[in-house]
Amino acid sequence: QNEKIVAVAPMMDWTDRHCRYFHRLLSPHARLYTEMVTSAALVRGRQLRLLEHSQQEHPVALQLGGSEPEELAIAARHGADAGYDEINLNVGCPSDRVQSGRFGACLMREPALVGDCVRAMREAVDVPVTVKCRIGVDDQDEYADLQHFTETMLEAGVRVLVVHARKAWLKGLSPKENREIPPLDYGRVYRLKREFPELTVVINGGIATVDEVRAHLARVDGVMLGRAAYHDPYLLARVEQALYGVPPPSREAVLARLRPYAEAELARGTALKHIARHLLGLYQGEPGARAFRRRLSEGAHLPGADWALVEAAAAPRRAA
Ligand code: FMN
Repeated sequence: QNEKIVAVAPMMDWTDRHCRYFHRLLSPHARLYTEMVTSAALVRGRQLRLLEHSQQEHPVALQLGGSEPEELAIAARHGADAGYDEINLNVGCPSDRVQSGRFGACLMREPALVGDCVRAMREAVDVPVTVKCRIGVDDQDEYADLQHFTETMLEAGVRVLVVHARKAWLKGLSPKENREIPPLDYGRVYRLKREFPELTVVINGGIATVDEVRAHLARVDGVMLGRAAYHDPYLLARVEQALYGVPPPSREAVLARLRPYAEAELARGTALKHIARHLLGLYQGEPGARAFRRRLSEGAHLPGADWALVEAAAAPRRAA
């Protein structure tokens, strides 16, 4: 099972570099994804600091949003130059802001344009260019739409497709509702793998347990975990153990390994709250999980909060 892929999903405002560093400590093998970065921010805005990451994060993929092939090619090049192991194009995000710029899920209606984007990006970089999409948008109810999209991606040279197994309804639903209301249809993703065996298919959406991970991996090549990994990060250690036999570190050991990173960040002027907020779910399901969460979230906002707070929140947890 070792060639199977486990990934942590790109999540805006969540999977920043602090979060990815923390997830890496829990999961040596998982492929980590950045938050979406728009090609316009990198190319027109020249905000190259958005590409900052730590060497510990590898393998790590940069997710780009955009729909202009030349701009995406330059952005992809920036990403590859910065050291990212993969460049992923977002064709699945339904937010309004994203639609107005004509990127994200609405591009599922324009496979030819997405193909042009991917081709331009592939010409610009040596690392793999992958695509993350939905099973459809709005009235695309036929498997044939997804099939046509996939054929177009294969022709453009895509070898890895991440599929969020629900449609995006672009009218009337908020982005959050679009991650909850359109029903999951794993069958469509399995079918895609059966009909395109040469394509590496990574399934995403609603996967929350080790057993579910195993069940999906019996039918597709990889799983991508989003909210479950964020809210219950220790799930990543359990998955790591189940798939790769890596003994899970204790939660305290994970915090001890995070400490030097956090202290170096604090010394650079990063506020503790920016790191601590990703740790709140570490004790999910354990005694004292709520006390840990509360102590950490309240204390991290106080001026001068340092790493001692995290250790104090973890230590008396059982007594709480
Ligand atoms: N998907 C993207 O492709 N790019 C994003 O930037 C992105 N931001 C997200 C932000 C948040 C807070 C959440 C919850 C999801 C986001 N997503 C984004 C969608 C996730 O990558 C994933 O497809 C979705 O949450 C379904 O997986 P899950 O059920 O395991 O969470």
